[in-house]
Amino acid sequence: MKIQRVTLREIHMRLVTPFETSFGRTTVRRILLLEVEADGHAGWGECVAGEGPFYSPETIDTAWLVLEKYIWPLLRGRELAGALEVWELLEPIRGHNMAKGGIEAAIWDAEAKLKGEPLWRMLGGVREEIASGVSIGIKPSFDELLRAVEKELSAGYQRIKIKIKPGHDIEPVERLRARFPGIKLMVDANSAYSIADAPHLRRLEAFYLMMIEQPLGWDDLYGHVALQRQLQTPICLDECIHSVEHARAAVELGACRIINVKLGRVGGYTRALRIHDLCREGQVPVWCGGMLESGIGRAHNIALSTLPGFSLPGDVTASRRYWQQDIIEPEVEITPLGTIRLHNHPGIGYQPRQDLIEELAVRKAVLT
Ligand code: OSB
Ligand code: MG
Repeated sequence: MKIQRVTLREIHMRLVTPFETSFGRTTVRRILLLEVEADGHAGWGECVAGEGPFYSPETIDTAWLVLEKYIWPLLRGRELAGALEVWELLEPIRGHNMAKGGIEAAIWDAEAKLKGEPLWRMLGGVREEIASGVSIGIKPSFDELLRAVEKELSAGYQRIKIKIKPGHDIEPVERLRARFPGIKLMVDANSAYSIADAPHLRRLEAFYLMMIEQPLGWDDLYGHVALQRQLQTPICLDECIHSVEHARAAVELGACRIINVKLGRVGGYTRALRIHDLCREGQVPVWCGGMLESGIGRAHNIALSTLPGFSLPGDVTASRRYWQQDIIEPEVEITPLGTIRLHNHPGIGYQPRQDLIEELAVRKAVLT
């Protein structure tokens, strides 16, 4: 297959509810969409980089620049046997995983469409329904948090993750646990603590959490090794895992017992598949994280979540939790049992709403 053209679009989408983490608050998402044209078929991807460099070093603006100036020149005019070759072609560029992952995902979608096959089957997916959990941002009061949790549980979601930071941690967890003794509950700190907080974090052990996600520095494997030694509760790494090598180091050193896989953070499907395989061999469960994606990125997360090692509910949820109006058709929906059913259409299985996308676009570049 040959990529004839790539279209970059920046669209702005207002979240139904602002989302707050330990690193900041998001109200409007600036989303970079990628549309590739390969042998007459359109493939769609989403670059999940944030508005600022606060979750990871990349931003939508660095991704746009790197895509135009460095990534596209490596792919332009290439005859590809398939999307599996993209990662190696992009190897000379260090980092910029979200920029790479966005275009790589679009090429996977295009390849699946060329073959007339659902992407999730092409990847080796094994389930027609994935388990869904929610990530709930930091709320101004416990009452608001409680209302959010009640709403998600009644919608059917299978596990609740709440964001924590110093000053917003032990108390909300303790009160939620008292109110819901039986739910699958976990926390995500987005790197808000240091190893000196180990005694404080140990207080969370009383609430039998499924896991504590990314408590320490975004690139601090060593700190997590030290912390995991002091905790019974599994640590799950998110920010720290941006390559197969980091995943291997984390597992072998004991920095975590669970890994959150995000397509963007690891640079696309080829890397995500390798991390998945490595974790499976090491019997480390993985689950699919989210980055407040539009329907395009969401559809890719759903496809990834069908792989056999994705044995825990992911942060992949219904469109309406984030958007008044999503940019795909149909929108992503949740079943009363807290699952998302896969479609059997070719590619990502959801149709981008071209008119709406053009309407939301504030910047566009066509690369040929
Ligand atoms: O740490 O998983 C995270 C959102 C933006 C950046 C980082 C994270 C998140 C989420 C939300 O937790 C997941 C989602 O619902 O998309
Ligand atoms: Mg996280």
